[in-house]
Amino acid sequence: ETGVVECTFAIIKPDAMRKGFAAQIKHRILADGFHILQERQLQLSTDIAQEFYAEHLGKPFFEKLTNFMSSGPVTAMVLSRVNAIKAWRSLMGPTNPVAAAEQFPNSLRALYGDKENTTMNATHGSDARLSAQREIKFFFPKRPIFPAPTHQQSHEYI
Ligand code: DGI
Repeated sequence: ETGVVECTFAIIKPDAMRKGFAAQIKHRILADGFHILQERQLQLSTDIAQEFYAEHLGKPFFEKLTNFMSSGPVTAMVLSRVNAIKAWRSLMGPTNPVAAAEQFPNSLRALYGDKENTTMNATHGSDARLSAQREIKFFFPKRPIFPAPTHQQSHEYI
C-alpha cells in the first residue's frame, strides 16, 4: 500500500453515543486498519463546541450544531493509518446521512446517522492535515513522548 502514515482526529458524536453505537464504530475503525492512538470521553460545553466549529460561525446550522455537540458525552480519538485523513472521511461517508445511505450504504453515517437530521450524523473527521493537527491539539493538548506506534502493542503514551 502506498501513501504516508498520517494522524487524523475523530469524534463519535452525542447521538451515536446515546444510541449505544460507540463499540460498533470503534470496531469498524480497527477493522479498517486504523490504530486508536489516543481516546477520551468528555462532554463539551457550548463555548468549547462553538470554538471547535468556529469555521462554521454564521452558517444557518451553527447554533443547532453546537448545541447538539454539547448535548451529551462524546468520544474523541486520534487515529493513525496510511492516508488516515482520506480513509476516515471515506469510512464515515458523506455529511448528510441520506446521501450516505444512497451512495455508500456501508458507511458509518449511512448506518448510524439520523436520516431525518443532518446535524446528527454520528461522527466527525478532520478534512485536511492542517485541521487534523489543530483538532488533535485542541482535544489532546499534551504532546505524547513517543512517536506513532509501529506495531499493535505500542499504544500507550504517558
Ligand atoms: O466535515 P463534515 O462534518 O462532513 O461537514 P461540515 O464540516 O461541512 O459540517 C460540520 C457539521 O455540521 C456536519 O457534520 C453536520 C453539520 N452540518 C453541515 N451541513 C449541514 C449541517 N447540519 C444541518 N442541519 N444542515 C446542513 O446543511
